Amino acid sequence: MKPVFLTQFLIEEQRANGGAAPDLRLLIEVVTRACKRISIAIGKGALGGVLGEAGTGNIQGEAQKKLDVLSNDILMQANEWGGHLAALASEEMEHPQMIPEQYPKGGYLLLFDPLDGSSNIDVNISVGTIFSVLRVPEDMKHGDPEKAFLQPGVKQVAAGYTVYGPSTILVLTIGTGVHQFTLDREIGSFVLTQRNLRIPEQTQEFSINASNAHYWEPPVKRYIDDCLSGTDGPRGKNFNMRWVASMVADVHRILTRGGVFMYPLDSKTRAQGGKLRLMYEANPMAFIVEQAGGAASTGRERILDIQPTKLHQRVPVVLGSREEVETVARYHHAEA
Ligand code: P6P
Repeated sequence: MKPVFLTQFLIEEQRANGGAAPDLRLLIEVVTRACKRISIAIGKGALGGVLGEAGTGNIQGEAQKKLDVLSNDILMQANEWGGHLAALASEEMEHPQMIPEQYPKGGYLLLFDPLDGSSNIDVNISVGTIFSVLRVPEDMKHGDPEKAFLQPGVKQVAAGYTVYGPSTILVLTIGTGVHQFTLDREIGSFVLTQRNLRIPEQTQEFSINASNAHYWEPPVKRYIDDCLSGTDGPRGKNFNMRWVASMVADVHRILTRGGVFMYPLDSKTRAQGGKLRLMYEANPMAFIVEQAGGAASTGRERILDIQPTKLHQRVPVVLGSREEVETVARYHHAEA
């Protein structure tokens, strides 16, 4: 069968249901081309001289890996000249960056986590890039770009991730379902390998960092204990557990075979509002998961409805198989 490359897919989506407008198509092509470069850099491993610490820290107070900085630079440089963006925001940068004066500005805002899970890089475990696209709001004051980014997740026009694993896979939504593309390294193009991914409604697999059990809130403790009680317990079925500590890898597994991913509020992260970042981790993943028939909540409210107050704000995350996410929410409401 003739391969369908990303560009052809986007053009056909545009024809079929008013999908990607030309500038959005250009944005997605530029971002995914940057992800190909990141994939090549990661694939070189120790041979590329890009492993280990950069010797710098980011706004999150985290030590940066060399590949964190390289991935961020690749995405910044790729997106500055095209005329499709007004500004960019990154997990690695404290403030949004306006497109440089010498380039035309476009109608979109791009947010990204350039290399999520980078603590796994040096032990050769899958990592990924997560991105989210918003429209420039009418009242964008060029003097204060940060406010322009503070839009709820329901305003996203596109979201995606690239997981750098045994194969490099791009998962993308422009609001018309979730589609998967696999990087053909011989020709250097993303090829459509699955249309309309759907997350199974039910699951027997949860994904959580169980070493935090001591810090969990009561509803989470009860939910996990009930899963671990298996067929003898209130759930009446046995559960399996997976935790990669790369959100992109865990979410990709859930998109592929179902499951529930949890990074709940706990006593360690309560002061910051949670562990994961809303604007460039939780929101894009929530958009993708809902487009694939799943659900994404904080345990108490729908993630996509949250009105952001800060660019780097953090939220609790429970996402994946719809019925399981709803079950976790019931445990929270029972102890509201
Ligand atoms: P922990 C990676 O740093 C990340 O932001 C997500 O990709 C991942 O799900 C989570 O943090 C892992 O956190 O506490 O298990 O190391």
